[in-house]
Amino acid sequence: MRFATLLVLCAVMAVGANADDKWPAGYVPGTPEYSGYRVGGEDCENAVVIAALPYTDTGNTCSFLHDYDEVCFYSGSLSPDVVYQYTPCGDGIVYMTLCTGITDYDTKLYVYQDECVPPFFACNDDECSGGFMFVSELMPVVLELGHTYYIIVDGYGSDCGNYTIDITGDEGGSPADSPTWGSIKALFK
Ligand SMILES: [Ca+2]
Ligand SMILES: [Ca+2]
Ligand SMILES: [Ca+2]
Repeated sequence: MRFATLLVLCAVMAVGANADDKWPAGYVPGTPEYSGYRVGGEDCENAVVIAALPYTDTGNTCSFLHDYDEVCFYSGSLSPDVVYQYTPCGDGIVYMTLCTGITDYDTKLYVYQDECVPPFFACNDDECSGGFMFVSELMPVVLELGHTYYIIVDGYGSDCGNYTIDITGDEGGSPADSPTWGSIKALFK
């Protein structure tokens, strides 16, 4: 009954949570970088809150400050970063990718649990190929009820640029609802 209640709650929260059209006025997808388009939060205290999944957002990191860095596997980055915040309403698996939309620079993507201090909860620098060379994704990340997660869109070296972040998942169900939940969770313990 507890999980059934959670599912209902998650379903209610998801209503009306579809991402608005985030393209800035006058912006044509695929055109060069548009600086100054700030949609993410500057740091964890000012993170943009994700109310429900699925979630997508587009922006540009170049006018932000460098607040964080994690090593996976490359160190010494001074790239500006933006922060999103998500508190799941149930245990579950989520999939986060920058390998989509208008992402056009050498990104790094990592997650903190509850506090934005090392060690990271999950981190990736380079995963994708083709048109998204050196771009990051985390598939999957196992989130647990009772924790808040901070998702940092960062870069390699001092790189910055346009990004699209896309987050989906089956969060809201119980471990028993997902036949792979136990085995995937074991990878992160
Ligand atoms: Ca940084
Ligand atoms: Ca920042
Ligand atoms: Ca990268």
